[in-house]
Amino acid sequence: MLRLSLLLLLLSHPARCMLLGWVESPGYPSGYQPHASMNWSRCASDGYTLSIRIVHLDLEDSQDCENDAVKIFSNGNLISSLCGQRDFQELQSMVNPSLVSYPGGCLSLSFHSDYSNIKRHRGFKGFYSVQDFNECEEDPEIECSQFCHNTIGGYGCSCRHGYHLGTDNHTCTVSCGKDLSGLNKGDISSPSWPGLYAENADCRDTLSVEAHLQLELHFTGVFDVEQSPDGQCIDALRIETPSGIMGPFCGHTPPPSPFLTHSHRVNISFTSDGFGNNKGFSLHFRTRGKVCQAEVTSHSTVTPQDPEYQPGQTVTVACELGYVVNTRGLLTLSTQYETTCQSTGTWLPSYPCEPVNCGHPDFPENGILQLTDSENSHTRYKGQIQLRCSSKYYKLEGQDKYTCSAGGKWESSSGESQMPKCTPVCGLHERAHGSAGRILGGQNANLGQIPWQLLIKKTSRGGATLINDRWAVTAAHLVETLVETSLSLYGGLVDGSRTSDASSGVVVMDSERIIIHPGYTMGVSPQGRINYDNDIALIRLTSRVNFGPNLLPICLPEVNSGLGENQLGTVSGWGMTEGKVGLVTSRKLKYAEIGVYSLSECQNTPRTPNGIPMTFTENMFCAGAEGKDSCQKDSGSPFVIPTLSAGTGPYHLAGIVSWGPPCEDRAYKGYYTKVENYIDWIKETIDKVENS
Ligand SMILES: *[C@@H]1O[C@H](CO)[C@@H](O)[C@H](O)[C@H]1NC(C)=O
Ligand SMILES: *[C@@H]1O[C@H](CO)[C@@H](O)[C@H](O)[C@H]1NC(C)=O
Ligand SMILES: *[C@@H]1O[C@H](CO)[C@@H](O)[C@H](O)[C@H]1NC(C)=O
Ligand SMILES: [Ca+2]
Ligand SMILES: [Ca+2]
Ligand SMILES: [Ca+2]
Repeated sequence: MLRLSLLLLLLSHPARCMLLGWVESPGYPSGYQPHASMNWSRCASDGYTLSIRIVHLDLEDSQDCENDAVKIFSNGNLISSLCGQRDFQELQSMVNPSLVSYPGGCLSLSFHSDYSNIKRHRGFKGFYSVQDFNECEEDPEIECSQFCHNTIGGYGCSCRHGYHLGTDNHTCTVSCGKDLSGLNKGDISSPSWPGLYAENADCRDTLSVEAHLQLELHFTGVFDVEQSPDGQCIDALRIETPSGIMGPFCGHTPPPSPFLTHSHRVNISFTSDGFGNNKGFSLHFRTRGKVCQAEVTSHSTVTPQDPEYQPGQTVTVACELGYVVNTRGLLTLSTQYETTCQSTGTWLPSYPCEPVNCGHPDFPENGILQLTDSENSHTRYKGQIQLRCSSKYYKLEGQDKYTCSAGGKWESSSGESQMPKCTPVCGLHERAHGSAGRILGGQNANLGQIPWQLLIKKTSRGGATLINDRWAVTAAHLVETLVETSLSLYGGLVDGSRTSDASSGVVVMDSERIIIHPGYTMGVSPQGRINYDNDIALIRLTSRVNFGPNLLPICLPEVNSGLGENQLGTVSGWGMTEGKVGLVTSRKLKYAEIGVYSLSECQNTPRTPNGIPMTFTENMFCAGAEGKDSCQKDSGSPFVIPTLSAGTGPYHLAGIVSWGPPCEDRAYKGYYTKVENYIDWIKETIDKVENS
């Protein structure tokens, strides 16, 4: 039984405490059963705490209260676990003081008993109550800067005379700061000057004068604004103008006097924290005319150079190297302009200097010359680009790295602004040459072995040679009747019967233009022709060809490379070859290694059926070998020789199959157009067409 006096004793602060109810174990006070259990939970409102006081405890005792126990939790965390018997004094001193919730928090209690009791136990009984939380005394986080007042369910802060509570309801601040707009002179000081300044001050004095004037500050007397030992401002003076905040200033050294603000609107801001004993500052303000400052815009210099400029003064602004004047959003090419100091202390006009922009580099849109990495490159001053050719069948001629120069041009490290060129890699084949064979009774070429050889089927069968990605060269007599029309050429093949088989990889090229050498005599019938001088023609293709292992250009020889007697070369073509029954056109591309004959051998020309000797000129040479020769229908095909005497290096086009005695005569001597005599004509003709 609990006596009333005891209850009163427990409720030690009746005014702050409200008894809410009792909590006890099932069956109390007669005793609890095995397997008994109960749960209980209550919460306090904000500003209050909830507490439980156990007044009687009689549970089976066990190690760590494993068997029967009452457990108390605060916001879900175990704060006490009880069993056995405790007397009232012990409960009051050791147990109850800790059974308190957080302000606004919850307490929960759970009781359980195990399967047996050796003797009867009565259980527990307690009561719970709520009480005001004394924030001022018990909550270290409450910071009233001056006075704290506890109230039932809350608290409040208050301030000494001369201070008022700030907007955070905790900090006491002083009233300070004045609107001094319109005054051309006056004094400003920290609050309570010349006494120690108040804590938690937040003062802002506002100055504003006519627009052509600027405010000038003179610091007078001591300057003492609290500073930490490491130089940080604890309390701070700041000078605010529309173009920025100057400061914070603190310590014992005032800002330089006179302090020119260059502004007709200035706020003097002063803040202090809650501690320290410092005197503060005092200043006198007055006005003077505005001047302009030396910096007109960034990335530029001003001439003449002065610390400041009077209204009316005109200067020249010159942009830094690599920067140009931006006039109203337009990048100009000029790097300087004149500007005048206005009475408002500003420069007019005031244009920014911005980096020059070289733009996208200027090179042909044919896709062969490419930017290596356009994502990481920018086109402004000092930006870099790298160029490359689209495939290994081209080589870059010129520099590959360019930088955006101060003049707005892309320049290489050696100062060139000409973009590089991609020129076809010529005269190399990826597949090895086989052993020498015959074209008349000759050896079959493998695909890719003679990748510059082209086939013409109409109107007469013959050959041509690819010399770059847009041009081929052939014999004039083969195409003289086609100048006004167009013809098809086939490349990338060895089997001449499969030109219409798309899957075989054959490349079909159409002529756009056929240019016969002007020295070639046109219009003579093949039967009557005795002179094949200048038997050479250029063919421009309708589009650029895509090089591949089976289609590559031949090199041109040097001018007067000096083709000489006994020089060995390779002639190729789809012309006549020995079949089972005499001569037939060859289905497969054939080639043979033959040698150049002596001049006297060549001058001994064959005769026409009418007995007239054919004409030999210095624009021809003749070549062959015992049992090997070019033949009819090989016309226009190449005779190539390795550039280096060791038989290596890229091949160049030494001759074009032109004419010869009938193959049936077995003379084994063919006449060729001497290409080295036409290098200038070829280059000039191509240049003229490409650049027109
Ligand atoms: C009390 O809570 C515990 C755990 O949440 C539960 O196992 C037990 O059955 C509850 N007892 C009562 C009487 O609700
Ligand atoms: C300060 O107190 C007022 C009135 O008591 C209240 O309206 C305001 O929200 C409080 N401010 C803060 C920051 O707690
Ligand atoms: C000065 O302070 C006022 C507010 O007190 C503000 O509106 C004004 O923009 C400030 N002026 C400057 C120059 O910082
Ligand atoms: Ca038990
Ligand atoms: Ca309170
Ligand atoms: Ca201070």
